[in-house]
Amino acid sequence: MDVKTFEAFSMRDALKAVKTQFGTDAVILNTREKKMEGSKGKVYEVTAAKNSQASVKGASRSQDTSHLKDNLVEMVEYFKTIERSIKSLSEDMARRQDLFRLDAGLHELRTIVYEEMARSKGSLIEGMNPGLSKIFQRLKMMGLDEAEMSKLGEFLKVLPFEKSSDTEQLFQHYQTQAVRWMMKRIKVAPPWNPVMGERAVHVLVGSSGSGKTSAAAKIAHHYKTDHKQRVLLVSFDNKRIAAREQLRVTAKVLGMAYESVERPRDLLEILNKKKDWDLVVVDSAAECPRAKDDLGDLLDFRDIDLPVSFHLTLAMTEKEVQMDRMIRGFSHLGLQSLIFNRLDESWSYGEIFNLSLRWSLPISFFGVGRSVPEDLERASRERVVERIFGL
Ligand SMILES: Nc1nc2c(ncn2[C@@H]2O[C@H](COP(=O)(O)OP(=O)(O)OP(=O)(O)O)[C@@H](O)[C@H]2O)c(=O)[nH]1
Ligand SMILES: [Mg+2]
Repeated sequence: MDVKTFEAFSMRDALKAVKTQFGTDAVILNTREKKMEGSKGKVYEVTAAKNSQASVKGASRSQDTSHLKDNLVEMVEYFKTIERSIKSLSEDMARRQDLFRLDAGLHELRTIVYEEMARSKGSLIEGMNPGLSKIFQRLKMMGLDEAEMSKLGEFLKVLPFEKSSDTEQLFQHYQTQAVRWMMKRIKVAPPWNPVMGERAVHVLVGSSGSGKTSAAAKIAHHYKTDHKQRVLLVSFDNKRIAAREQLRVTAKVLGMAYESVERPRDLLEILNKKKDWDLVVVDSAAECPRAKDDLGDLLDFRDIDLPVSFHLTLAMTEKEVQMDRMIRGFSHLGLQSLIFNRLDESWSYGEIFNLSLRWSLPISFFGVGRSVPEDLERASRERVVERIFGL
């Protein structure tokens, strides 16, 4: 094993020297700081060993990150030693200078470790041609699932090789293919219009503040004005104070017909009396179902003699895992589609693709702002892809 001690005026430079000479696979054996002879300054010493097991820079290296983990474990141990030193020094005012120095060293090391971690995360795309790696970096930033990215990688790998050294040209070439691949996989829900002479009831469900009421009003208005449907807007929110009032006033402002119901079967009575509705859009109370029983009255919609569909509203400002749990909880109802709200407040859109594919649920609408009824978009493959690729 090739072992060597590197010296520098900062720990960062010493580690850089190790990296330059022994590569990122080097194993750190020891670190210390010592006084410079004949001066007040200090030098930092790092003893490192070259990792002879490490493979040459390239494809196989990108698969094996165990060497990195070893280094990171050692770094973490080193942090602990420094933290212990800081603790013992903190009560001794006379040694404050030492404390500051140690603190700065610790900060520097943390930065290096985080940089290294970020680099190792990107190791999947290491060794790819620059055009392709640019695509994957973008998709990663957009929150696209790792599993989906490897499927895309498999697809792009079998394409005829594009001979070009121009990164931008390669990027454009692979982007076109990636967009095609994605477009084929995105599922968009059919329009909600009922078949001629029939009726359809669409119930919006979701967690607290996910945008059910806003989306219900926007969608009802969309079908009334753009599709000339006879739309009835219904409130089935008996939980939140003034929830019904909120929708009643919104309906009035939008010139929409409005009713409120206490139980799902009340809706059947209303529709039996008033025959002149084609499309009924129902706003419901917030739920956070962990099990089927938590869905309460919503399940009763399935027992009434009407063609009822359930659509789940999700706020894009939530974490993907949270949205995933919501889909799981509401899936006992038999969901027809997903409605993604707050796209205007989100920075990544890969979650739309991930969740729709994972649960095999089509997307019906996007909420793109607070304004009712304007800030609504009917979901389309093009819009999803445009957002993910920033086209
Ligand atoms: N920026 C933005 N805000 C939205 C969007 N959709 C809804 N909101 C806002 O989010 C908040 C909650 O929206 P609601 O429609 O009341 O949500 P809800 O799911 O009905 O809420 P609860 O009935 O209390 O569970 C309101 O302030 C809306 O204006 C959207 O697409 N973009
Ligand atoms: Mg509401």
